[in-house]
Amino acid sequence: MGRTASEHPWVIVPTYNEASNVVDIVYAVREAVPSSTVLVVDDSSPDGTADLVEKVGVDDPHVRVLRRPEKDGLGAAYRAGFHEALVSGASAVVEIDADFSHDPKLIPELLNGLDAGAGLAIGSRYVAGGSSEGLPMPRLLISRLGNLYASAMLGISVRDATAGFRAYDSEVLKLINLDEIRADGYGFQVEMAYLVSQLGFRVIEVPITFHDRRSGSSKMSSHIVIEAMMLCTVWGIGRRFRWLRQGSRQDRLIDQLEKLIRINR
Ligand SMILES: Nc1nc2c(ncn2[C@@H]2O[C@H](COP(=O)(O)OP(=O)(O)OP(=O)(O)O)[C@@H](O)[C@H]2O)c(=O)[nH]1
Ligand SMILES: [Mg+2]
Repeated sequence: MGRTASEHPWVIVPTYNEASNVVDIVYAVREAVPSSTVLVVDDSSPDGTADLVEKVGVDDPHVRVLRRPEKDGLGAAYRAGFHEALVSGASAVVEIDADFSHDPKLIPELLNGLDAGAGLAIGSRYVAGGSSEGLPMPRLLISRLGNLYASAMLGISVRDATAGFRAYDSEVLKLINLDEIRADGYGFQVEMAYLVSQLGFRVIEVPITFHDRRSGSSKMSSHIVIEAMMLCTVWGIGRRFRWLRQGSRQDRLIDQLEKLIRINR
């Protein structure tokens, strides 16, 4: 890929009520990757997260905020952030949570992975050298089992496909039609990893230590876990039975199942 991915990365930070973390994470990212632009994608957090970022942006033009009108899920926030980064000429696009679960100092390692030829570099808890700290056992179990299920259904050899700390080469991201992405939370991460590997690009995993959120409250819900499982199941069946992939059968089935999940949210 002609240029180096690490030349001018954009780091996307999705936020919903992260006032207690957002300024610190933005500074930490800018310090760890001086060539970066940080884009906070905020869904009109009532706690004023976006205003705090805007203040930082007055002194540092490489800090921006994208305000969205309402809470619309992680997937939609990332899609909007990716779009903005790509039209602005980003060489790579990085995802990181606002809550210090991911260490910004490791972003350069992800970018090195892209420079070495990967299309996607994932900060992974489940490869040798990676770990998860402070997470209660039930959550860890859901995460591990969910990842095993996803890789078995989709036939991808990614150990931590749900991870939200990762870097994409822009040239690869441009090949993906972001409007067609179906999933919202963890499923969004799995779907993106699946698409990158289906396009034939290398997905690598860099070991990281994941920390439970530093402060603020969780937005995780059972809905996003169920959605991710449902999508992996349908795609997994679709991989094995061509009948499901014909016409728009697979999408219609997902639409129906989404409705069911929403009703029970
Ligand atoms: N823009 C936007 N950001 C969101 C939304 N939901 C979550 N986020 C952000 O996405 C990141 C990950 O969400 P978290 O709540 O930390 O989810 P998690 O890491 O699975 O769970 P905890 O660490 O336990 O909170 C955080 O930076 C959130 O603020 C949303 O609907 N819109
Ligand atoms: Mg978190």
